[in-house]
Amino acid sequence: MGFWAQVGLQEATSVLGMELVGLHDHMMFFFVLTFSFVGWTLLKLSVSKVFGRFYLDNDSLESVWIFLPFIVLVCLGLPSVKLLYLMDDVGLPESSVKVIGHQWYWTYEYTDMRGSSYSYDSYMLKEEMLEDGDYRLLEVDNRCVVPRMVSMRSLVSSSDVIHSWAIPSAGVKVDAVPGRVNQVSVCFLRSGVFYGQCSELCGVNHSFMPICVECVSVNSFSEWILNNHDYMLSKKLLGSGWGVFGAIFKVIGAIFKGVCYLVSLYFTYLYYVFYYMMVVPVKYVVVTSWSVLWWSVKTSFALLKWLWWFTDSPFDALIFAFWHVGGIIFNVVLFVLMSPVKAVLKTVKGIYSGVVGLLKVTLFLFEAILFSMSSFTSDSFKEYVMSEVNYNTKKFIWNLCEHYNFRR
Ligand SMILES: [Cu+2]
Repeated sequence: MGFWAQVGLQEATSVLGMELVGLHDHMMFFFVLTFSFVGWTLLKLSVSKVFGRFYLDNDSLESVWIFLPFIVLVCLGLPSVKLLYLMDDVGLPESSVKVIGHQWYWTYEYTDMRGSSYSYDSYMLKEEMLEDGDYRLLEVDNRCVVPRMVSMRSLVSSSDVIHSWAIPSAGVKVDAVPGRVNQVSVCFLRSGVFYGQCSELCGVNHSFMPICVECVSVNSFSEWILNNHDYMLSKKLLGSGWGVFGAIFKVIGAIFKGVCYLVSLYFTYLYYVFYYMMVVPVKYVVVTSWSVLWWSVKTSFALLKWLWWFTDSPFDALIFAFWHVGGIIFNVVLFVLMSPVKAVLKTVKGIYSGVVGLLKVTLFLFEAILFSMSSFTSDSFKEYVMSEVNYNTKKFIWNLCEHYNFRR
């Protein structure tokens, strides 16, 4: 979170947050460089009478002040575009949390385990409810819980007006738009409690719907989520005042549903049998025989016409027949002669596409170099993050598997 009289951004708590801080520092470098240079030049120009005597109609200087800003802009734009892309990419998340904005509180929902849905509301704590060390206007009654160093996904939506779910230290800010689900990747580097506030004006209590995310270890997270889901599942089966009868009705309903599904499968099977055994063969035979018949009629008619012509003027008809048959023979010969030429052409084309492919690979390598150049975190840090995320992901999946095997 931000502190009083803080200079710069908040301390980053996610990989993207670190990259954003890096981008900010990178931009500030160019900012300070440019402003000090321009300021110094302006000052010197206004003070000294001889400083700018070569500046007018100086072609080489003009080239410099066209190309230098261009290079600076590329240096600023490339990493920015890369980060923009990375922030939109969610990758392969292990688990999802649905975030729904309301006037004026947030709802968090965890639904990806065994069809049970565990959701709760998160309201801001009033001032008189705060304990020592709590932050005013930032503390909530139920926090959004996420695991540390596991790729999570937040699906953000709204039920009334546009809100915005934001955690500045993690570089997260997503609009919660009614009727639309936005997603964002959430992967915290360390355990802790992180704060944010609704960042889209949504009504009178806009300032009083803070976002509070609690990042815990993978083991704590999996235990928490599995217990909650088990609780919800047991409530779903035996709840709503029906007791054992409710459960029996549910079982009967499930059996009925299964039978319906099997019957529908059987009818689908019958439909396909009818289609492929009856409709398709008949269609094929009719279409084929019709085209054969049509071709024979056409050919016989043409032959008859030619015969009639032959009786009328045999010389012309013979010449026509000669050209016609000659044309067919010529086409065949041409095909035989041209085939090798065509093969050569194809080979040339193949070589051409090979060369183009090689060029593309070179371009890809160039891009890869640019890509590695425009990252602000070191390779060892990336390695650390990757190994931690791998380890925690395996631990998370292991915990889930163990729990559900044990239940069986
Ligand atoms: Cu708001």
